Amino acid sequence: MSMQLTEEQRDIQRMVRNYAQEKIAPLAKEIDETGRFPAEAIQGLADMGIMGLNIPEEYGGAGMDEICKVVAIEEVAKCCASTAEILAVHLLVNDIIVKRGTEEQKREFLPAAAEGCLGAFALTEAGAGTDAGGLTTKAVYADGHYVLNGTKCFISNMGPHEGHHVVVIAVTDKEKGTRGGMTAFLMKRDTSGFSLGKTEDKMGIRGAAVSELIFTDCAVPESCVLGRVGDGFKVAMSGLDGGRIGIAAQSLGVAEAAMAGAVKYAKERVQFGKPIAAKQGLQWYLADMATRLEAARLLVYNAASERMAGGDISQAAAMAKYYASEAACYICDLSLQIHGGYGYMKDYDIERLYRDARILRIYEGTSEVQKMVIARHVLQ
Ligand code: COS
Repeated sequence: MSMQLTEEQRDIQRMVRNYAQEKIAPLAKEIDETGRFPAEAIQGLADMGIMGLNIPEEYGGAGMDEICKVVAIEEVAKCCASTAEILAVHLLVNDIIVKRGTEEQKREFLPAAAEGCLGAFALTEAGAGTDAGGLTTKAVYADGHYVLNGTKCFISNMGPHEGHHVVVIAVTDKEKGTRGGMTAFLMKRDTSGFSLGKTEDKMGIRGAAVSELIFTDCAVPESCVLGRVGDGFKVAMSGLDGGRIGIAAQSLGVAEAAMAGAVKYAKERVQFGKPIAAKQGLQWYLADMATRLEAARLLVYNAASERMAGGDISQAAAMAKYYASEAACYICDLSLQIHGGYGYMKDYDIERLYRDARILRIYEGTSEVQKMVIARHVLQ
């Protein structure tokens, strides 16, 4: 099915698809094997305006809409889920700065972000994953500065060679908790007192670095506060609403690649004297995969349209992220099954896609968190 895209959205789709197929797809296998940062792919996307697609033109961006964001992430994910993850997190951070930043912060960070200087978002801690309100990284105010102490873990877009700035959520008033007790800070990577801990060795999306961030008496001026003091949990949650649409788009791209691989293989692979696509058992697999892919696509584009219309999009984003990530894993699993023993070998893309897909149901809120969000809306 083709979504009803505007001419501009179709142009972006064509441009990113061509670039991703020509330049990113050939790198995907090597990026997965080495776990290296795909610097040339990020630079290429920046050159096309994609790293700043959700940044207004006055700050050096391309000023595109939410559907363009979905289209771009989806097209990149079809070729390399790692590169799509880096892009999705970066766009989430751009979005938070655009919506919450002061004029000074926008002028300082957005033009660099549009050029590909990566942004990271630091919420998660060892003891605060699903229970995001349970974080313990502290920011204490004294003499015009906040002093941060604590450790964040699993933070995307911060690695040995990548990561330029970071949005950090910290506790500023323990008593108030999620309602007024947390504050967001925006700082550069080279801030004194901030350092990188362990960079994780992962099962999938291996080119997208995930690291521990350590804050040791890290003093930042008051001007680093992003949004209002006490609004940190809301900054994080509303940022994640948009971020979840990004991950849903990444899921869609991974699912499309797995689907295409399954169709191609089923037509080519001959057993019992015929292509295996002639077998009804496999046709039923393909029909289920195609139906879930279509349903996922509708939810993802619907969530993006709702975000453009304004209002509360928590439920639409949670539904899109939940359904599309589950569909991606289901489609990758059946695609691998259709590939049989060959699918388990590294010669076929499905082996990588299967590993890449597994995180989609976990990060930016597990499927269980999405169901909590959806159920709360249903019961409201
Ligand atoms: N947008 C704006 N504000 C939001 C919000 C959203 N999407 N979701 C919650 N809030 C606000 C609430 O409105 C509430 O403030 P008020 O009482 O003033 O209205 C406050 O935040 C606390 O909300 P709530 O009571 O719902 O918080 P909980 O501690 O129950 O947390 C969940 C809710 C579980 C949904 C949240 O912790 C969550 O999303 N966890 C997963 C985090 C995640 O995705 N981690 C991955 C990190 S990035 S890889």
